[in-house]
Amino acid sequence: MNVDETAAAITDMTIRGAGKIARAGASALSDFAGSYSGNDRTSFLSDLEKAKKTLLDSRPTAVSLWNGVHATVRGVEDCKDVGEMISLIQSNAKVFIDNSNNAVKLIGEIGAKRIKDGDVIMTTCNSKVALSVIKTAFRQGKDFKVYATESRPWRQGILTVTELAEEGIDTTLIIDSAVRSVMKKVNEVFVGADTITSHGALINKIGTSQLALAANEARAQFYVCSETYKFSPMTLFGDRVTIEERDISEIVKEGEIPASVKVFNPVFDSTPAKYIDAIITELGMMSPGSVYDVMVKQLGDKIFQKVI
Ligand code: RI2
Repeated sequence: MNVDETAAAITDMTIRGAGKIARAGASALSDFAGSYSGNDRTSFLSDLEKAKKTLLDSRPTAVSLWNGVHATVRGVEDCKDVGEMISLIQSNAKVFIDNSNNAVKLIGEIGAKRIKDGDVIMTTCNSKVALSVIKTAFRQGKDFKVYATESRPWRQGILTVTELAEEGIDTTLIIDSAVRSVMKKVNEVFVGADTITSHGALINKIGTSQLALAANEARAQFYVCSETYKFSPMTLFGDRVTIEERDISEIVKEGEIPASVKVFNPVFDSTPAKYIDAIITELGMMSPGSVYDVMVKQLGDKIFQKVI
């Protein structure tokens, strides 16, 4: 798909999942570069900026798309001509996509060690990374059961229970309001991430913070399964994460409620670091308090040029 088609698919959630939208953004920029016919440096950079903006405007909240797009164009301004820019974008995109897919696999292997025979697991929404942990543990022959929340209003839980059932995993679908009641039976919770802030807070599907609160009360372990490219550099400088609000038609049908009634449809929420037992990343398991150090180490000292 070209940039406009990819952005439209991300906006209408045909392409969804923080990791998948990042990989789609990188791939769209690679296709943009590969199909570019001009050879004027200034025009190319101007058209590239437009392509970047179209992708970055497609969905707020998940920093993965921002990091994926910027990883794909990193170093372009130092290239001597358009041909070099095109090659760099295509190779950057391939590296980002390969590393992202490898990270999902590696996190699965690391996280699966936290699941033992007889465990009861809970997950929410449809996180490829959290499901990588659960599926890896099952493929290792471990015997456990999973409760998956419906995750209204998009009901991504239906995707999750379908994927888990196809693996042969003992799976139960629950409605979102059943979380605290069911949590009494749960040993570990595994969720994905859209964004992780520099102070270790998790921004994920709406309702995730309720799972964390209920897990804390029930003494269940609460694990976030996330690649480090979901760590948000902007929050290092105090920026807040934009919580996307989507159309009310996702919640109520036309004419179902009086016109005077407002509908609030935020699709993400924030879970404070204190409710997170560990973040499972491709660099290993870490505490939420380690995010700052990892982020600075990965981005290097130049990141502070922005505030000095
Ligand atoms: P993976 C999803 O958002 C969910 O919030 C999920 O936990 C997160 O992205 C990460 O997904 P949406 O796209 O990268 O369903 O783990 O709104 O697949």
